[in-house]
Order: sequence, then structure tokens, then C-alpha cells
Amino acid sequence: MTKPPLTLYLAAPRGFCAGVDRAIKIVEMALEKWGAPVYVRHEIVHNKFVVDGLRAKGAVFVEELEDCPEDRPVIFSAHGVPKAVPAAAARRQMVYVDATCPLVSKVHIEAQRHSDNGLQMIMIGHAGHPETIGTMGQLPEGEVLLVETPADVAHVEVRDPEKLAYVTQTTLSIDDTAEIVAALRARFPAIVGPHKEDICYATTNRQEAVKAMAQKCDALLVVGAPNSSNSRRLVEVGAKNGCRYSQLVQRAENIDWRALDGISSVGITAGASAPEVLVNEVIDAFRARYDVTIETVETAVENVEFKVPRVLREPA
Ligand code: 0CH
Ligand code: SF4
Repeated sequence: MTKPPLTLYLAAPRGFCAGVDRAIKIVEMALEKWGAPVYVRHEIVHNKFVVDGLRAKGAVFVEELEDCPEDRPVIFSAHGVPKAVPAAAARRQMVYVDATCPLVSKVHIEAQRHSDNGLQMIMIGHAGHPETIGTMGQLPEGEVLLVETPADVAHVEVRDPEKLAYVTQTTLSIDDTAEIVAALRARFPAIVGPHKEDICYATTNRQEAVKAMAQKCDALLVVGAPNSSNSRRLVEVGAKNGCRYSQLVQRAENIDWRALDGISSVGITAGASAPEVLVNEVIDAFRARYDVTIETVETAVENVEFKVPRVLREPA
């Protein structure tokens, strides 16, 4: 039986970013250095395949530091942690390694710096997301005000409108965040912030690539996990930019083939925490059903790499 023709547009860049790559390597190095079990506070990155792979090697994933025994090393996830977490680990004399992405740490430092300069902080982010909890947790409870939407800006109660600064989560929608920043600047003209926002290079590039392909695909599949904020934003960017069917898939087995009936082009991308092996699995699933032609839609070339500590040291 002849297979129907299908064009697969592959977004570039897609998948792992430098921060994710570094965080996973840190867990692997810790397992080599200290042996199993090594504890990881929260999923090292939001991907079940990655987490299951590390678990098979001896990593134990927990949500809270209190769930770790004191005599085993613990790693903090790429999303960052409130200051209270390393402080508690130090108090308990635990060995810990912080795998927070350096671009998230940079935001933490900014929040602290603005606060030291007497500015009240506003965080643009998603309530309950570990990165938002970590960044807000750089300052004492109640010090950072959270804004999630342009509508929130109207209700936020600040101490002094002349003494304000904002930071953002690194994985937000570029366009939605621009609207929130515009609303903040309109209400608080003196507010201090980064040039635009703190959205990182990887988030920016993956969203740009999706924008470039959204209109020419009958469907867009984003390989990523439901709890991966940056992956979910890619689905939204696809839909907002003209793709009629924009869907998150964890693996090939999750593809709803009936929904794809009659299509002739599909865009594929992957969130920053989704491994390329899962993208290949999806491509292979299409090859099994269609006569596939692959076209790459490249909107940026990435060469960012973050150093992994050469030796993992026990904190003094
Ligand atoms: O996109 P989120 O922040 O949910 O996290 P992820 O899917 O684990 O991707 C890596 C980003 C980590 C922190 O920026
Ligand atoms: Fe770092 Fe950006 Fe990757 Fe987050 S998405 S880990 S901020 S590079």
C-alpha cells in the first residue's frame, strides 16, 4: 500500500538548552562521584523520560528537602530554589549541589540587587511554578509581588510607585510578557527592569522557530511534558500564530492519529527539557505511516554551553 505524502517541518533550534544539559550532567556526575542513591529535589528538568532514565541510574526524586536523608547528597533542580533551601541543607550539614541554570541564578541576583537598592520587586511569572517560587524566595516572604496577567497589574498594591523593579520567569511567552511589561510601565512609569524581560535565549529562539513554521503546517506537535512551562508556551505560540491544530505530545504513542487525518504538513518542535531521542521517535512514527519529506525551519543557530563544575565539591 502506498503511503500518503507528508512534509515534516522540523524547528531549529528545538529541544535541550544549555541549562538543561548542564543540570542533567550534574546528576550524572554526582552519581559517579558518590554512587547511588543521590537525591534530587524536584524533577531535575520537567521531563518524565529524563527523570526515569536518571532514576534507573540511582537518582531519587523528592519534592522537599525534608524528604532527603542527611547522609546522602542532594541536587537542586534547574528551575532554582528559594534561599531557604540551601540554608536548610547547610544547617543539616548535607552535601548539596545546585543545578539551577545560570540564567535563572542571574535573575535571582537581579532581584536581590534591586531589593538591596530599596526597590520593591514585582515578579512576572506563573503562580506555583518552581522557578517562580525560587525567584520569589530570594527575598523574605511577602516582599515580591506576583503578576501573572495584564489584568493583575491594575490590582497590584505597591508601597511606593517610584521605587519598583520587576523580574520575570525565564520560560514565559515573549508576546504575553511584552503586554504585561507594557501594562506595568503604563501604570508605574518609574519601574526598573531588564531591557525587555528575563526570558532566556532558548525560550526566545524556540518560540521564534515556531512562529516561522506555524502558518505553513496543518498541525504542530510540541514534544514535551505537561508540567513543562516552556513546552506549553510553544503550543500556545503555534496556535496564536495560525496553526489550527497545536498539540503537546510526550512521546510518539501519545499522537492522536485520527486528529491528523487528511493533513499534508506537520511542524515538530521540542521544549527545552525534551530529549532529541523522543523527537526521533515521533519522526519515525510519521515515517511508518507517511511518505515523509523533511524540511528544517531554522531561525537561529545556538552555540551556548554552560560549564559543568569539573569536580563536584562538598560545600564547606
Ligand atoms: O519550562 P519549565 O520552567 O517548566 O522547565 P523545564 O521544562 O524543565 O525546562 C527547563 C527550564 C528550567 C528552568 O528555566
Ligand atoms: Fe536556562 Fe533558559 Fe534552559 Fe531555563 S530554558 S534552563 S533559563 S537556558
